[in-house]
Amino acid sequence: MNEILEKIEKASHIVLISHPTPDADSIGSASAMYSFLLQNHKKVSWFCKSEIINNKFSFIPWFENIRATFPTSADLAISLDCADKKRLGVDVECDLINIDHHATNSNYGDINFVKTNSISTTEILHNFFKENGVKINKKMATALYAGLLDDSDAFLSDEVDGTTFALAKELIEHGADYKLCNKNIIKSVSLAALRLKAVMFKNMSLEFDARVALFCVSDEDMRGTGAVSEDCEAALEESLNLIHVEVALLLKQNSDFTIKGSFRSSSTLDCAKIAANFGGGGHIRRAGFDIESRVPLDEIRREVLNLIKKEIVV
Ligand SMILES: [Mn+2]
Repeated sequence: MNEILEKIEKASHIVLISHPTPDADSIGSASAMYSFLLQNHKKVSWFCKSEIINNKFSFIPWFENIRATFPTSADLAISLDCADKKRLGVDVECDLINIDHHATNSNYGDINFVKTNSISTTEILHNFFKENGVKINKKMATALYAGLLDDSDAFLSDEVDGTTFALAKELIEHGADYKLCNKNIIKSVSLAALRLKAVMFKNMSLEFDARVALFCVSDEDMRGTGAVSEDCEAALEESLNLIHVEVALLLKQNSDFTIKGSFRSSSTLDCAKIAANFGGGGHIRRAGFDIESRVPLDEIRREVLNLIKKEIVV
């Protein structure tokens, strides 16, 4: 018998762990495991250190059972999508099974079921269920699909291949509600985010023959709309859909008047190289930096545009 199934079999109270500020993968994989454990008549708890969890995931089965207090009576813990011990948000004293797909996973569990070539933790779990003859019901399929959809960037990330679509096909055949997942994870947006988007696009400037979209967001814009930082990034990414725009740049003033810079690029312009000039970093297509002193936005704006001017291929 599989050693994970053996551990589960012997345990009487199992606690599932999703990482703080969980995404659809951490929640979806824990949810599918939750269903499986219930089928096996286990007492199940679900722990996540975050007091507030994004409500857009509330359609995922058993979401309402997530708790921010760790049950002391649990004799087995299973962490899902947590790359290291810190991501658990708790010191686990009982046996721990670590199920994850992050390349940086530190194998902190008593059993480590880590598959770094999987696109999502829900993919690992799906294969685990399949190999062990576990029937995947509709609830499980929807939860697993949610993780797949989110971690694959709606099937658009570089890691997506035929296997990803084959998995989606299987999950849909098992009854995954792909429309519900898409509506809640991809499409849903808060009113605050929409209002911020309106402000951002109204104030956007286009530079260098409209190849660069530049956004400056003040603290007042943030407070006026009630939006959060994450909402700025969504608008920033959307600007790359504009015809001619290759590079998108956001300069956001924080409430303490420090500045956060974010870059996105769909061309060969190296975002990380420009961010490095301000002590930041990242990847070619996605990078950022933080300016800790109270510098006027305009000053940084001028500096960044000068750097881009030198880098942009004419
Ligand atoms: Mn994941």
